[in-house]
Amino acid sequence: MTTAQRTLWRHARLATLHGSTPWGWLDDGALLVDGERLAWVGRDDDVPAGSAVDAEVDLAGALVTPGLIDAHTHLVYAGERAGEFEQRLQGASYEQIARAGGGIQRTVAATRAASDDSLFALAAPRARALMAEGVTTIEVKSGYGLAADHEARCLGVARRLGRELPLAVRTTSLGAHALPPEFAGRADDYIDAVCGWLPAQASAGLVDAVDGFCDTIGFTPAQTRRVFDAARALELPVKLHAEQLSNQEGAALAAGYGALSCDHLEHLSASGIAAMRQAGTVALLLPGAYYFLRDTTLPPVAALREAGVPMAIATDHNPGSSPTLSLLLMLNMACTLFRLTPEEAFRGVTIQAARALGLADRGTLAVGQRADFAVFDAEHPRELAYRFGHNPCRRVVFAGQERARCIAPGSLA
Ligand code: DI6
Ligand code: FE
Repeated sequence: MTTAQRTLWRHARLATLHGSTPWGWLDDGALLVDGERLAWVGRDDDVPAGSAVDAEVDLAGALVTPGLIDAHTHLVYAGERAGEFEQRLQGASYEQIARAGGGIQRTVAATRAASDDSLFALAAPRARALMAEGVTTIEVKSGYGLAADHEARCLGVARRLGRELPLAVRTTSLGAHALPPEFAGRADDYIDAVCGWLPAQASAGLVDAVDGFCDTIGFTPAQTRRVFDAARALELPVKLHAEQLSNQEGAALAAGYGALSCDHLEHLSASGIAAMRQAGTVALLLPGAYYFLRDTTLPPVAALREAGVPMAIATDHNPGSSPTLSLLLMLNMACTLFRLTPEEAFRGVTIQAARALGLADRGTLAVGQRADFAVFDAEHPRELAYRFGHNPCRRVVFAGQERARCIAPGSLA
């Protein structure tokens, strides 16, 4: 562990993602960390002479990138749904399983039955698996409690991950994820309840943003609007699971509320793209869910690119539609399935992911940014999108401190 206050990291192949050059690339770069921040970034030859440092590390040409950011996860839940995977392989659809009382409801039942400690014990290794690939910030949604106390418990477990692991955690309240059984046939009453929980969640410091699932098996645009009005009254930013299974014009609705991101977007319309562009909303694409649900409708990547809508990439880790814990694999899938360039995909898990969380202090390597970075056994960051099922992350610095090397199996230097 490097514990020095001022550390100079030298001789890195540096993908800063800062400035206007491809990858913000520096062939032989250096980073000066002062406390939790980057005090200097540049060519190794230009390291200011006489910089007082407490320690110096020679990276011998290893690749250094900003710490990765997984901006969309449902990490806190109990139980798994491998049986539904088998059912889907035999022809049942995700919607059919959900309508028959499986799907999200199955996970809600298991989550409600689990104690806070067991939810934490289940979520922490998932977070560690992400961390082992160089992830330094994650977003965690509620949405498997679907009752005031259970939603608050899940958000509390997410906060605890951020306290007990060397990882930054942003929480999102997703009460409007699915209709719980006790509200069957009373979706509007349930939305009233969800809106009613938000002030207490906010005043307990449990929530950084508010999300919903606007779809035929989720909630209507009118119901989504009510959740967003409640969020707005609390000055909480919003985001939305939009146009995943059908086009509800949810993206345009969310953009009208200045949404940080609209997520999934396989069925996004031209008017949705225009509204997102105008609002500066990030398109958060989730290739793991597309792949695992064997979807055939691609998100309109070329049109998003053309419109200049920023694109982010995340795991969407959840037990039903995307049980992956590899953000690096998502880079590969974003390229092979969605046709992003490796650089677009990589910006999608760094600078654009930060933007999707409303964070401006991370996602690039530049003076004043948080000293969150990852060291990879690779020559160029395009290799991170090229290989799959392989973890070349060797070291991670979080808030200026190097994490213990063997934080998870597979992350040994
Ligand atoms: N869309 C998704 O892909 C996840 N939630 C959502 O609204 C799936 C959640 C699950 O199946 O448990
Ligand atoms: Fe999701």
